Amino acid sequence: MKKILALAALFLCVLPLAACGGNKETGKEEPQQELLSEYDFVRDFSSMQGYRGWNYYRGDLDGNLFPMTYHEDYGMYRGADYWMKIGIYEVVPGLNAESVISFTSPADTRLDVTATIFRNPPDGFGAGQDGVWFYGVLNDYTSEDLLFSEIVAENEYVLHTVEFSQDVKKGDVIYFALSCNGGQNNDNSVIRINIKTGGTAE
Ligand SMILES: [Ca+2]
Repeated sequence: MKKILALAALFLCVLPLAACGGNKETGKEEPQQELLSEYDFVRDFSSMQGYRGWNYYRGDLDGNLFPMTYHEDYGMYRGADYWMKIGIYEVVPGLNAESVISFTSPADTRLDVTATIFRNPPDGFGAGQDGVWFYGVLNDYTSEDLLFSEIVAENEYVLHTVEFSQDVKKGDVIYFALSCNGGQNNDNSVIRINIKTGGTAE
């Protein structure tokens, strides 16, 4: 009897393990995100949403996120209007819409995040305007519990650097949002995000 119970227990243990490697609907293997020692917005930038945990969204005033579309001609993601975009050379928010870069953790780990932003251009056409607001949240895009918050003024030619560490579970998402901070004119910004983990080197 004990032997039967032991076999049943073994079967129950093995069953979930066998099921977790594939998708029941398609029968295909699910891609598993390898835990690397470092993730970098520029190095990892891809036309494929989700590559190395990075996604590119448009966020609306109601807190909804919509995946942006990658445009081969421009080499960047485009948003709700002509100006709105996410690229490695430029990130521009929309009017009443935020450009949002997200990173999904591939494992339970600690993320050491360094994010920088500067205005491009810092002055000229945008003189006297309201600049941009760059901020971060964990998991809930609508959360008011901010990981960081930086206002970069229109004429400010200063590199803003944000550093923080965050313990995360696999699947936790950090959203890096760029808001027009009111007015949309001349909000072109350059953003860099680097995330170090306890993972293995590439
Ligand atoms: Ca603005």
